[in-house]
Amino acid sequence: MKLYGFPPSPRTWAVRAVAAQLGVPLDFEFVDLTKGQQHEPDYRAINPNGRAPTLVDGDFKLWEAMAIMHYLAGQKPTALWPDDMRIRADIVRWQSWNLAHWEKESCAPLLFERIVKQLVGAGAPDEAAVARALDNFARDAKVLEAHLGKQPYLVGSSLTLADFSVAGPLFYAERAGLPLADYPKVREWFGRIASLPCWKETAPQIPAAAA
Ligand SMILES: N[C@@H](CCC(=O)N[C@@H](CS)C(=O)NCC(=O)O)C(=O)O
Repeated sequence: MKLYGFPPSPRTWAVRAVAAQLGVPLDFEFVDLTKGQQHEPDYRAINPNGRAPTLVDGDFKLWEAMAIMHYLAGQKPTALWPDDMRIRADIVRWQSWNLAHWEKESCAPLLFERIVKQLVGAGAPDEAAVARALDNFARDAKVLEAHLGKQPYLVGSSLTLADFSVAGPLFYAERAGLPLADYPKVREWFGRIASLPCWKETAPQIPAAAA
């Protein structure tokens, strides 16, 4: 299987970390988003959205990080994606929350305004967008904090794909100024997730301009 992606992107990183945790080998193909390679015709042929990551397994082409994680986890029995409808629904619940709210409305705008813009030379952060994202962050982090006050992982009592998805953007918490100070349970949980060797094994080399 081949994964096309941009290593510093939280979605590419989380997918690669899942594969490493599962022990599923992936050939990796670098798509340089800073050079617009996602818009080249060859790449658009496997992902018409011009976004990363994309998985290719023979004649099967799959885009969307969450779907890719499910496909990888389906390669062998794993507690990350147990064969139980309620647990799977709960995992998808958190991954959907991540896609619609946590990553999209809270974390990604802060990563974009404070890291990506600098990396691609797109000017200063838009402070109105930053303020909106900070409001969203407070809204969503409260939900996460309350939930993680009751259990050690997002779903049940062990690590699942939900933790990989929701933790992804937090690897940039310091650089993007994600305000985690008031959320000790979130920090504790993230520390547990981040200490898994699979993240280190798949960690990107951050371009100096983004540091
Ligand atoms: N919903 C998609 C989002 C993919 C996405 O937006 N990827 C970003 C990198 S994190 C990208 O490729 N951006 C390049 C662009 O929009 O031109 C997923 O979860 O895979």
